[in-house]
Amino acid sequence: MSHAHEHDATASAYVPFSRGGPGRQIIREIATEIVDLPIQRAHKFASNTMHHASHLIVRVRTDEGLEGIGEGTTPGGPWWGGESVETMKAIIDSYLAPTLAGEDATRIGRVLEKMDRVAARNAFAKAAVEMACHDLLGKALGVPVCDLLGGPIRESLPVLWTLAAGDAKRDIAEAEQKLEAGLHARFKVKVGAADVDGELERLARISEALGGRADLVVDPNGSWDELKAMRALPRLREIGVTLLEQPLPAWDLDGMARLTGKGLVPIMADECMHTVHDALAVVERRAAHVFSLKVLKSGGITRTHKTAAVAEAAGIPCYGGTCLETSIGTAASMHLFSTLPNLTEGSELFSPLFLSDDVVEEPLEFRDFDVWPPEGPGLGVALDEEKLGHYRRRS
Ligand code: MUC
Ligand code: MG
Repeated sequence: MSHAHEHDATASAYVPFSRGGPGRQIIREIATEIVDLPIQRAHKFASNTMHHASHLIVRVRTDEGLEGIGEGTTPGGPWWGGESVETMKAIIDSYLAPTLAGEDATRIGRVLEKMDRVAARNAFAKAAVEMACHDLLGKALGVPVCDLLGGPIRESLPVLWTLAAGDAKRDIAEAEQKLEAGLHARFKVKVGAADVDGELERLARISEALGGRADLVVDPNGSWDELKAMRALPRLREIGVTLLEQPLPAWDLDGMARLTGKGLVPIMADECMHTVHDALAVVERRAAHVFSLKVLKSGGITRTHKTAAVAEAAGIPCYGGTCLETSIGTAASMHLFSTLPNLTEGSELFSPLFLSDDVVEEPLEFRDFDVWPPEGPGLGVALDEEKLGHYRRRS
């Protein structure tokens, strides 16, 4: 047997493995466009107020004529994690798309590796592309993305609503309306824009008004220091807060560990945990009780799945986080979250309700205090071309 022949035999050994699968889906084009969507009301974060929402829509098109869709966005701009829709578009157009041209979109591990070789970090940009590849793979196989990930173990997820009007009266009125509508029975309050005493006062007023009918989560987005957080903890416990999310800056894992060790209010990791390596560091330092999983911050579905596995290995429960995606990114999160045995802390996948409009034909369904996944192959959502045309950024 000649050497060349041996080589051929090895190459053809791969063929039966892929036969009956998605077939080769060679990437011909990756198209990106920014849309700016209106939101229900101004959303006040610790260091930024959001007046509209920007999303990068990504389409991966193959020689076979299939199209996978994905989305990149950040909560209110680059203040959150460094990336913005504009940086995502530049990175994809100039670096990720050229390196992926001619690659098989269904070989997602290889797609991730190629992207890592051409661009360090840029998790949100990579996640948007990787999401579109999952959609494409699901469409090529005729199965929903959750089935590619082991299959759903729950049909729907409890979903909270975020209160970020920055004013107790308005927050209470909003919460009452959501409770009444049977949409949300848990609320996440955004704090950090005012001083801690003022924020505790606002939280106490909200808690009192909702009188045991709703659960509260608090998110200062890393704007407190350890001393402020330490002083706030007993009061937060009294108020009945059930989760304190990322009180300290992303770098302060030791501070987070000391707050976690107090055991007064469960601590949740958000901005301090992007990569699987970050997740391992949080585990090693015991810097949180709960992980907030976000498909975009962790660089896609695959890497968020791995982050959940790190949590599972450490006995840490997970919570389904959002970057305020449209129904595209929310569907992607939903597909993954529905398969995770340790996602037992609920979700905040409320953004399709927070955005005043969407870019898909059928937005996700919200009822009975839960969010429900779409049906159909891939992500199960289809772009609404008219809406895209309407909201597309032109400059
Ligand atoms: C964050 O930091 O958790 C999630 C909900 C919301 O209002 O903002 C995001 C980001
Ligand atoms: Mg957060």
